[in-house]
Amino acid sequence: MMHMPATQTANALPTLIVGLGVTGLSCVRYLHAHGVPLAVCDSRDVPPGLAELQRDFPDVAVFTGRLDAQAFAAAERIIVSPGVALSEPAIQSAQARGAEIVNDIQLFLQAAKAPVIAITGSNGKSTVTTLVGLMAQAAGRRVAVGGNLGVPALDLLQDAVELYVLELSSFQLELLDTLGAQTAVVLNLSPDHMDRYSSYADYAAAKARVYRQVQVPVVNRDDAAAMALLDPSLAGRAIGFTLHEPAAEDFGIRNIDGHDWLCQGQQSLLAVSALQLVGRYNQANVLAALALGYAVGLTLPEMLQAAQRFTGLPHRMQYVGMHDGVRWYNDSKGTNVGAVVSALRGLDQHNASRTVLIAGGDAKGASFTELAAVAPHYMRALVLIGRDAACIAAAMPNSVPRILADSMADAVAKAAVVAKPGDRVLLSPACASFDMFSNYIERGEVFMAEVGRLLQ
Ligand code: UMA
Repeated sequence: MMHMPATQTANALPTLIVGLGVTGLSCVRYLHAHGVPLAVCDSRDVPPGLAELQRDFPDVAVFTGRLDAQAFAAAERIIVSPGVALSEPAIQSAQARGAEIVNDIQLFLQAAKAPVIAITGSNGKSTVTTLVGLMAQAAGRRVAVGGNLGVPALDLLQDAVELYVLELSSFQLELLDTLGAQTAVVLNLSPDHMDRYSSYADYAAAKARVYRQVQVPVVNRDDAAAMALLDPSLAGRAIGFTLHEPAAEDFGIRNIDGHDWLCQGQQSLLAVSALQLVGRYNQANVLAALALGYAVGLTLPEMLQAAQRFTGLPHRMQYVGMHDGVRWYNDSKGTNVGAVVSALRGLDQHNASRTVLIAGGDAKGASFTELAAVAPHYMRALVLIGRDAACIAAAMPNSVPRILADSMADAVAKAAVVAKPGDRVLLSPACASFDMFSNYIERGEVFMAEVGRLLQ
């Protein structure tokens, strides 16, 4: 459907914003303030930003319900939201006839006057981005934090900002030829979004762009696949992090008298037991944040204070409560297999085979082989929801009981029946939420409300 203000015609609109979610709206606000004539297009019938656009920008033309050929034909520059694949035929043909294809991160980088810390990886991005922001604040910097984390990059722009901390998804990176971050990291690499990429190599190549023109790269010395994304010519400048003994300026873990300590080179910094975050992968996240902060000159004592105070993000291994001796955890943000395997390992402190996992949703074309391989070791049972429940069940070994549930309420009820005292129940879906919920936040909130009823 076309919503065209009386004063405009489609052929007077050289900039077209594709997607009317939070990114599209941020692009409208930014370009409109700069007097750029524009139109917006979204394939959804009622995109989430439509009401706000029509209220605040009644002069902007909007095409909804499909990627409108007329709108694309008139565009000289197309600004693509991260949820829209560049392989869309409308985008491909616009590119073929010479239209410029860009995204909001490129507009942001052109305008930003302060250094940027760029964070990507398959898992832990949001945790590390948030923690680096808190460390920068503790160290007295005027910092703005956002990107894939939630606040679109363009909404962060302000003259007073001294440091930007951006979480960048592969979707946001795939158009960037230049970035020029002060420091950047690929935290780790495991398959995700295989419905958007023709191969794992394509996904990895998008992630590798975070290192383009970086001043000080940060690398995960324990993840060979992620490390391989750094051009060897930059390796000499890299600061590393590892869950083992660190070399020189690197950050790592040293065991002193039976206790693990975070350390940099030979210097011991903080006992791991002083952190409130749980799980080995969270120790890696803290080390990555320290390395990034160190790379931009943040002071270590203030960074360590921030690390100690940090209790983690909602929907990321969030402890919900205990019922009949069973602990319940919400990891709704665990949207790929790698995240779920890390979550299972992180919880497995005392006894194997004692997690009831609630998983399922939109599997995004993923392979579940890695989860199937570890399932017998960690799981009491697997409760499955959502569109791909049956296909995930089929990928699991017969030794793991699989239970299908038709709603979150049903999944929580069935998990409560099968869990034994001492067990934990973990929602960590390995899937996107969009088949049942508007996003992972809603999925986590519904889960917590259902668990809350049990706890009463
Ligand atoms: N969509 C359509 N038709 C369109 C445009 C979008 O069907 O014409 C669909 C997309 O396929 C997608 C959904 O709408 O499923 C949202 O797409 P969008 O580009 O409008 O998303 P935004 O609301 O702008 O939010 C985006 C990020 N979303 C995605 O990349 C899917 C948000 O990350 C991010 O916080 C926000 O920009 C600000 O930067 C969310 C996410 O799920 C948390 N990210 C993925 C992840 O972390 O795995 C990459």
